[in-house]
Amino acid sequence: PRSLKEAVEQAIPLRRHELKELKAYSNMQIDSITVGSIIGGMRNNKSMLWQGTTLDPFNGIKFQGKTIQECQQLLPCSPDKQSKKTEFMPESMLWLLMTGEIPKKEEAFGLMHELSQRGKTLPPFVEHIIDSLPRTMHPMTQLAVALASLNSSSTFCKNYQDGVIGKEDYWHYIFEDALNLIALLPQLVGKIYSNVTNEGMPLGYFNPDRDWSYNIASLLGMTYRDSVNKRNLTKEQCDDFTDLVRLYCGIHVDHEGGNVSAHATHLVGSALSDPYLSYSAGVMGLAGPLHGLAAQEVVRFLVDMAARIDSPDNESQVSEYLWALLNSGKVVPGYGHAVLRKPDPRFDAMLRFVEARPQEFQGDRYVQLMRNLSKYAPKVLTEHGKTKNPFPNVDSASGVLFYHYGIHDLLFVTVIFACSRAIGPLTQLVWDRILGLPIERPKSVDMATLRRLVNQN
Ligand code: CMX
Repeated sequence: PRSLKEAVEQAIPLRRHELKELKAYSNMQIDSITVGSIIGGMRNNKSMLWQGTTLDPFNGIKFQGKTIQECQQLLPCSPDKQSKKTEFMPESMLWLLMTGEIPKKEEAFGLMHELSQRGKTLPPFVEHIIDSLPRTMHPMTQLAVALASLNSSSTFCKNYQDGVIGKEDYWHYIFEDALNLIALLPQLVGKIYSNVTNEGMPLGYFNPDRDWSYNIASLLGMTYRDSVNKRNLTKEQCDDFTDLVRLYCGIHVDHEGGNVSAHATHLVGSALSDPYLSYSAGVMGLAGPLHGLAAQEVVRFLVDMAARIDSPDNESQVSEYLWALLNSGKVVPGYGHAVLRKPDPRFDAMLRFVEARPQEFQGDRYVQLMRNLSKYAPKVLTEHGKTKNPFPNVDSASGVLFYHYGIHDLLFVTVIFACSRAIGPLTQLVWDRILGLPIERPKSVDMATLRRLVNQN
């Protein structure tokens, strides 16, 4: 079977040709910029090239033109899931985003083995750096520090400094770094988690014969065979947790290019900072409460609300809680979106995971509350009248499902998000260099200029 790199190489001539054709239209206007966009977070500006995913306000995310459900039907699952086809492997999604093609089963398995070989051991200096950080430091900060420190092992950085590579070939080294970074995430996350929650004692083992998500689950201590399994989960629960990681990491990879983590990675990478530095910047952006940290905030908010209401079915108490939150000037975490105007299809995918396991989740009042909230909160937010989208976003469901299986360190949910989000922006970074995209440098204007432009019109 082809390796991922061989498949990317096959895809390059067509894409480079398409870009060359587009360059002929460089002066054609396709969009206009409003004052509202300049002072309003650049909403709707079409100003970035992004290949892997597109986002429609009403239909949500598509991965190389495929919906979540199509991906669930088409993308290969891990080798241990062949009899019971469930969640696809994020490795298969990585292949789809990088090449635009659905991988053959053997190609996806090949990539799985390649990643586990690349990610078997964490460089000792990185372990050392993580060990030297205060255990109370937010795990997202620890992850960003660890990723940035890996810059000293960047093959791109080394070869660029040695001056031995031409622009056309940058991508080979960016590809190497990107794959190594993605491959090391299970070990990085496991190390940080065991430091934060288990006094540095490993909670599980890295199994080079298993897939990337299995190893994330394992190093979080949640697999039946390779982990400490402190929570005494049954084998079925452990397998379900691994499937949850596969599903979660498979669908959080990317959300077109304008979101903070993707855009930050792309922007920093445009200065030819290597993938470790670039994605470290992406992780810093993901750590903001209006972006990925909302996943953590949702769990805190559900746990707090559940303690103050009689039952998850009590709509009037839930609404009262929401109004108190809104009246104190806070946002309802897990609701609203800068682009989407319908419930997030990724939220629906997480709900389908719950619905396929009724016995497992029926007694969990936080999960019940999460489901009920998706009916109650849109009414309150609509009446409140501010948000353009009163529906649940992806962060609404994810954290509480991890919480269900025993990830009770709430600060950690966003770190699992960061594992997944590496895949989309790093894929784009490889393509940025294949296509030779330049350093990003939009023009800023001051108020006086803006006022002058307004008066001229
Ligand atoms: N609760 C309360 N108010 C909200 C709201 C919510 N969930 N969502 C939006 N609003 C408010 C905004 O704060 C804004 O108020 P001001 O005019 O006072 O500034 C107003 O409604 C209009 O905002 P909008 O155009 O609908 O939304 P934005 O594009 O500005 O912001 C987002 C989008 C996601 C930051 C916002 O909806 C939000 O803060 N949601 C809660 C946090 C969250 O769940 N973030 C995760 C998003 C998904 C992800 O990136 O991971």
